[in-house]
Amino acid sequence: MATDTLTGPTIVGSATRAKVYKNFIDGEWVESVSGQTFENLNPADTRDLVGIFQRSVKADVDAAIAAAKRAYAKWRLVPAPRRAEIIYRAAEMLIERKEDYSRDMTREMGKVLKETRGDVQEAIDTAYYFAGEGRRLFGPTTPSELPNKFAMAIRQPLGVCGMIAPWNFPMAIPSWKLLPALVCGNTCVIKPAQDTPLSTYNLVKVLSDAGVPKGVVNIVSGFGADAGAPMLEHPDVRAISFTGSSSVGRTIGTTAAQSFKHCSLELGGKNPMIVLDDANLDLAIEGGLWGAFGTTGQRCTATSRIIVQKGVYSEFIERYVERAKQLKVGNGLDESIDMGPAINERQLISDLKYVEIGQSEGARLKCGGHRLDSGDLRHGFFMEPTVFVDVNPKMRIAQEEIFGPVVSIIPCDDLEDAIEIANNIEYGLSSALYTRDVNKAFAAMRDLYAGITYINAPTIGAEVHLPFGGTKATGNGHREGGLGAIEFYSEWKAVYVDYSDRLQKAQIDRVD
Ligand code: UN1
Repeated sequence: MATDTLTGPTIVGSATRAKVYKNFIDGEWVESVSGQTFENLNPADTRDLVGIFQRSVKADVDAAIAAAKRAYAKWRLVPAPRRAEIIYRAAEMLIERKEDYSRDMTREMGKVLKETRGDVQEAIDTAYYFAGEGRRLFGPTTPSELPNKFAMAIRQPLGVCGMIAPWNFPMAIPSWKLLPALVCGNTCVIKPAQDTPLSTYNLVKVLSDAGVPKGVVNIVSGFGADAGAPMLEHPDVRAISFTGSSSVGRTIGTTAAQSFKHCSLELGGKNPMIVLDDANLDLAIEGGLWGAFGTTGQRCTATSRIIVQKGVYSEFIERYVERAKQLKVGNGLDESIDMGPAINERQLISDLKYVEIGQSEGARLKCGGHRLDSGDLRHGFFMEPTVFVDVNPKMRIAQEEIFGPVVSIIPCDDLEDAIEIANNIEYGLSSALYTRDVNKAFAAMRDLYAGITYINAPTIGAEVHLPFGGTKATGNGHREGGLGAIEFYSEWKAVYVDYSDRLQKAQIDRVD
């Protein structure tokens, strides 16, 4: 592990030695004033205690916000290209530490190593992208309507930004939030997910090692009500960025609105993948497996509905289920494993509950549906890849976000019918279409009402320089990634310079 300097004393448990990780406030690693901690357990094997983290309370969050506010006075004046150089250095350090951080992440989050390497890589890509933005942050200059007058719009930072991160991409998603915020000149307080604080710590450690000045980035671990909620009401926090469920997002959005904070919400999904009769079926089957069971289905972008045209429906199901049964479930540190555990017991219970719901609704359980608890698996939260077929699009399993390895296969008549089913849902994050017909592909790109559409690829796999986010209950209109992030973490100021040496009244002193 490459995290020694951020730890406190080693404590000795009954079976495991675990490190104690502290909050990072004003450039110092400090304990919570609560004096309380919580355990970060490996969901693949709960005998493995990954670390002990601070159970922070409002006073810790307030201290972090105060530090961020003090640091903002100087950080906003550091030239953006200089701020960006620090982020560039962070990218290079992440490359050096990639393997250690990927292993840390698999231990705390459960997803397989090749995916956690991808998660760290996504933070690296994000760092390079926003490091480049340091020399752009473009704003328009435009002619004034009056003579001898100059007009332009410049981007200003917002101030202190509060961030609440999810557990499924515990380094990539914090990087989407922290790095554009920093390059724009903001200072940050981030609360990592309580299930996966270590990976977010590792990212903050890298930023500190790369030269981010004290107080500019602060991390406060803990639970939402104690360590997240205080940011929402604090008058010195100007922006809130949250990734998580739509129900929590609704509360966050309405609370943040009271003090007119900017608020970016990335919420749930129930992402459809359409397979038409003319699709390359081999490709669609591989894509559907990766989309549904990658990250154990724990992505907002997971493929959770596969809508298959009648001509290939039976063949698709037969071959898809055959392959799903072969997926190897286990501890993600073993390179031969395809799918890791659910993040925690509550999530596993919820996933299994949806299996019952699907059966009681009359969907046909074609494979999976059970907890896996033989041998060492009994120490983790494993379940079989689960496929329901002949699902009616109105059923709860086809409407509600499950966030587990449970996929619903739904028959459809044609593209029009498929799009109707795809769109008839509360969410609108990702979507996919498998076809060889370019006309149908373009119609779907236009008509699928979602923030992301893939053609001949599954619903997961977004790249960091494109807008990420969705429609309807998936969010509130903002986008992460690419320029959308710069839009969110800066605010426009219009600047007029009148060099006529006389009073010129806009809209009034015009020459007709
Ligand atoms: C998420 O789905 O929660 O597009 C984030 C992807 C990843 C990010 C996913 N790059 O699948």
